[in-house]
Amino acid sequence: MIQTHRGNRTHIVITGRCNTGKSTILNCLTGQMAAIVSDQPGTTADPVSVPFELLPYGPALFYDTAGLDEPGELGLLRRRKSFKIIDKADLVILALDERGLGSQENDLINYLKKLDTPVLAIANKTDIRPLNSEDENRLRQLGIKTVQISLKEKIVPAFLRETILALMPAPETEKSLVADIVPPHGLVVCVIPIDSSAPKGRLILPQVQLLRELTDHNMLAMTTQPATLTAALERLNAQPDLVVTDSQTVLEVARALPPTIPMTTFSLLFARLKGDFKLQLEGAQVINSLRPGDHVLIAEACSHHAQEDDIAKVKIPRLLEKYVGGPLNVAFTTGGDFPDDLERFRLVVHCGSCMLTQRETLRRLKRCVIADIPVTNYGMAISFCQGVLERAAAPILARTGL
Ligand SMILES: Nc1nc2c(ncn2[C@@H]2O[C@H](COP(=O)(O)OP(=O)(O)OP(=O)(O)O)[C@@H](O)[C@H]2O)c(=O)[nH]1
Ligand code: SF4
Ligand SMILES: [Mg+2]
Repeated sequence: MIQTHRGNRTHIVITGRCNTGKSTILNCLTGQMAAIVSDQPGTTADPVSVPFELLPYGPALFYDTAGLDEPGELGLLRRRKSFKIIDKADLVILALDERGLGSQENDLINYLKKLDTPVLAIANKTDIRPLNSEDENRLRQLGIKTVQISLKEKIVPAFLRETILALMPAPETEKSLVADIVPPHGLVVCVIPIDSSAPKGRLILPQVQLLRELTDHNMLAMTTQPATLTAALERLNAQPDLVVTDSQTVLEVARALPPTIPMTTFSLLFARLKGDFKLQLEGAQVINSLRPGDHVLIAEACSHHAQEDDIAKVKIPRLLEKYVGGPLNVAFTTGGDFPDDLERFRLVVHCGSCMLTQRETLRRLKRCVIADIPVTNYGMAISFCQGVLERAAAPILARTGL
């Protein structure tokens, strides 16, 4: 069986106060004893994840998290960790018990409303006491679907599964990288630098994805390193329909190509595929008004060993500081980390998000929009600082009506 990448599974996150039955819900829904259940508050410390085929919907990843009301310093740390998972949720299951809604639930609901994350309230332990009518009405007014159940006998009622299925987000729309930009049977030249940061013996995901899409659409693909680009073009009896380059060689490629040949970068194509192309393009323009000393966040969605001339840690800060004319206060995040205090930044420069789903990427962009902080991506920032963003964005803007 072809395994579904964790990033492509729909994330369902169970949260709520301690002892509301979150772990019981996880175990009952997935039919596994994945999380420890006990009447001791604070039993679940770290998030527990369980991959599950939610039929007929498809692959999902259920998460159980620590209680929102765990006291003390440790409780705060666990809450932060839980929120990193909640930020990734496509659906949040809010577990309630006989205590009903409290301040933790209200704060969480307000937060999720801002992110447009769907919420299902499970009022558990109805064998002790059903949810009070005041809370029931409040949840209804907030547009939050509520199911009342008892899992004392560990039996999941059929209507709970049906309600979860009904709330699952629609599958992500299949967008194309270049198929709507390049004419049928068009030729795309892919510029792939093999430098010290290139993985040994393989291509990276954006390059593989582009080559696969071109093949799927019966388009023609030619690959070259930057140094052999001119020689590659000389072998052709017509101009290519598009040249796509790694952002790190965008200036070199722009200089080597006559202005009549449309060119763009993998980063720009990925901004359109996964993110919000216009928002991120506008975000890049903010580099113009950055001043030395401004705070800039560089956010990378997965962690890897920092290399000598690391794009996030070295190259982008160097380019930005050169453009701005002085040192900036640059902060970095990797993996699931994304700061709570985005307001202190003047700009967020996010990676290309190739390993994130569209929903995850859009949720991160939304967090920036809510904080009123401009956001762009690595490649756009690099192209902007080198004066070639307009040219690299042109083929996408011209042919997609963005
Ligand atoms: N009476 C009753 N007890 C339940 C029900 N569901 C769960 N429990 C019990 O409630 C206690 C807490 O359940 P858990 O699933 O561990 O709760 P939790 O929310 O994961 O708790 P923490 O991990 O501590 O945050 C356990 O003793 C469960 O057996 C229910 O519907 N009715
Ligand atoms: S998700 Fe971001 S950090 Fe991870 S490989 Fe893709 S571009 Fe790089
Ligand atoms: Mg638990």
